Amino acid sequence: MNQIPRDLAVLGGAPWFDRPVAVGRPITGDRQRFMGRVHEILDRGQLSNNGPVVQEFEQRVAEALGVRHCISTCNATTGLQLALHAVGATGEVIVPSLTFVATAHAASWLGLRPVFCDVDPVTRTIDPDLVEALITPRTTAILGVHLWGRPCAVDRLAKIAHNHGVALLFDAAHAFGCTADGRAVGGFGQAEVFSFHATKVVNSFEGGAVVTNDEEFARTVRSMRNFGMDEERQVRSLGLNAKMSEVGAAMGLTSLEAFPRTIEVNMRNFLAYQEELSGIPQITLLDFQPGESHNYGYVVIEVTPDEDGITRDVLFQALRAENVISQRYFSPGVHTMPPYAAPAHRLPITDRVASRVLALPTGPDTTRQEINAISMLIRLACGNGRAVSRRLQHARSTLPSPTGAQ
Ligand code: T4K
Repeated sequence: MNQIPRDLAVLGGAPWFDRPVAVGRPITGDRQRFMGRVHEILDRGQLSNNGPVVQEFEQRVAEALGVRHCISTCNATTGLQLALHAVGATGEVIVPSLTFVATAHAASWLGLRPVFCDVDPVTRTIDPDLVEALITPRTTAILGVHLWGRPCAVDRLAKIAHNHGVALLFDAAHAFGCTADGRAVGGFGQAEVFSFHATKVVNSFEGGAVVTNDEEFARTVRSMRNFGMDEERQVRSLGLNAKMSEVGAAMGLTSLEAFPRTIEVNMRNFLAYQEELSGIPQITLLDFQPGESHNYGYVVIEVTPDEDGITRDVLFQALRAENVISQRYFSPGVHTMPPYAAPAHRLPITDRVASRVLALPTGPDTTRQEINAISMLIRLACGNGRAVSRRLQHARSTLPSPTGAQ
C-alpha cells in the first residue's frame, strides 16, 4: 500500500493497493476442519447422492433458520427452478428487476414469463403496492427477492398472494441470518431459496437450498432434486440432478461454523464504512433496519451523480484503477437485458437505483486499514470529480459495461 498524500491512480498516481481487494472473497472458515471432513469423505467413498455430510449440512441449516425442512441443491438458480416447478407455476411470475439475473432466468428457463415489478424506493425490494396491479389470470406466483439481505414486505406480499390464490416464494440468496420483524428469513412464503455460492456469507463452493415448513412440498422438492425419484428409487415425477456434493457440504458446514464471526466482522466493517464515508455529499451508504438481524454481506453505496461528472461508473472505474474491485450489484435492471428487454417496461425506481449502486469489499479478509483506504479513495475521487471524470471520459469507450455480473 502507498502512503498519503498522493494522486489517484486515474490521475497518474500509483494504484493504492498492490493486489486486488475485491467484493466476494470467499469465507472458508477453519481449513483444518474442512480438510478433516474431506479426508473422511474420501475414506468413506461416498462423494454424492445425499451422503452423511449433505444430511448434516441440511440439518444445521434448518436449525439455524428455524425451519422444518432444508433441501440442499447444487446452486440457488436450480433451487429456484425446483421451487417454482414444485408450486406448479405456469404462465406468469411476478419478480423484481433489481436483482441478479438468476431470479428471472430461473423462471424463464422453465418456460414461465417473468413479469417485472418495480421496487419500493426506500427498501429497494419488490413494491407490494405495484404487485397487485400486475396480477392477471395468467399469474401463478410471486417471487420476491430479499435484496442485499433486506427482507421484502413479507406480510403484505403474503396477503396479496393469499387474496389472489397465487404462490409466494422468496429468493433469499443474500439473506442467510437476516430477520423481518424479528422472524428469521427462511420461514416466509411457501418456500425460500438460499445461495451458498463461493461469494456468499455461507458458502459450499457452489450450492443452494430450498427451505420450507411444508412437509409435502419438501418431499416433492427432494424427489425432483434427484431425477424425480422417491425414497424407494421409483421415478414419480419429472426431475433434475440438482444435488449438492459431499465436499461442497463439507465446505458448507465449515463455513457455517464461521458464520457467527462472519456476521460480527461484517457488522464491524459496515460501521467502519459508515464512519469513514460520512459527509461525502455524493455518497449514501444503504443502511439496515434497526432492531433486525443482518448478515451485512453486501455493503452497498448509492452514488448521486453531480455536476462535476461523478457517477457510479466513474467511481467504479476510479476504484478499479486503485485495485479495488467493487461490483455494480445490480446493474442494469434485468428488464433491460436480453432476453427480457421490451419498450413497454416502465420501472423508474429500478432504473434509478440500478444506475447508482456499487457494492464495496467486505468480509473477514477485509481489514479496517483497507476500509479506511477505500473510503479515502472514494472521498478523494468525489472531491476531484471534474478531473477524474474528464480523465475517464476519453477512455470511456474502453469501460466494461455493467452486466449485473460485475
Ligand atoms: N438470486 C440472487 C439474488 C443472487 O444474487 C444469485 C447469485 C442467485 C439468485 C443465484 O445463486 P447461485 O445459482 O449462484 O447459487 C456472483 C455469483 O456467482 C452469484 O452467485 C451471485 N448471486 C452474484 C451476486 O455474484 P458474479 O458473476 O458477479 O461473480 P464473479 O465471478 O464476477 O465474482 C464476483 C466477485 O467475487 C469478484 O470480485 C471475484 C470474487 N470471487 C468470486 C469467486 C467465484 C472470489 O474472490 N472467489 C471466487 O471463487 O456472480
